[in-house]
Amino acid sequence: MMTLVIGNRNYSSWSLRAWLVLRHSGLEFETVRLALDTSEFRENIATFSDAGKVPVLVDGDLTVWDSMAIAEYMAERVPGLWPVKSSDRALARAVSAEMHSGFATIRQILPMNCRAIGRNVPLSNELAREITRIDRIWSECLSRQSGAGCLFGEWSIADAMFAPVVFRFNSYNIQLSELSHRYVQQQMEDKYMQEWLKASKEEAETIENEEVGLSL
Ligand SMILES: N[C@@H](CCC(=O)N[C@@H](CS)C(=O)NCC(=O)O)C(=O)O
Repeated sequence: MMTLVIGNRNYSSWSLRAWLVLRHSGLEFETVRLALDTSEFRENIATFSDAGKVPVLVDGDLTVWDSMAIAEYMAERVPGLWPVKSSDRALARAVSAEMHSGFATIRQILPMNCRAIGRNVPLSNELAREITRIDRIWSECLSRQSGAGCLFGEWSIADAMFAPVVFRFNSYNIQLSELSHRYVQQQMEDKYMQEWLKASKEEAETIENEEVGLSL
């Protein structure tokens, strides 16, 4: 059976992305959770990956690290994780890559904290610019699908890449266009997003310091 090494469900946005892809793959896997920013993490992560970060996927003799590499590996194993139509697949990869390599201000100023609601932060110009860019990506993808609940009609890796942003926009009350707002609401109702959220709430008891100040 495959093993996915993840961080705290409440904070680890990269872990969430890989976990959603595995969950949507329908294949069985177990999770090993290492609490970020602890000696437990530092001592154990090296036994899985020299890169020193989560997520890490172990499949027999093979170790795959980095959320995008894990997503691509799973897409080769299980059909349907990327959109079926070639042009949709190209766009899904483009927006996923943009998310994977960008949006540093959102990461820093709006750290993922799934459990949190009703947070407010001042919008700097750069933060507003990044939010507007994501709103535009979502609206353009959704309007091509007649406003369906997923970016490319059926759920795809692109939805996994933006899932932590869905949690962030929900926590920080970010104002969005009608289409993007509906996307946040629909993704928040997704059964696997709810499963992750529930588990993140159950983890709360084991965390001494809720505000660990991680920019993930
Ligand atoms: N580019 C990596 C980023 C992974 C990453 O930054 N993971 C964070 C947790 S969300 C981590 O392991 N931080 C621990 C550390 O840097 O010590 C990916 O896509 O998986």
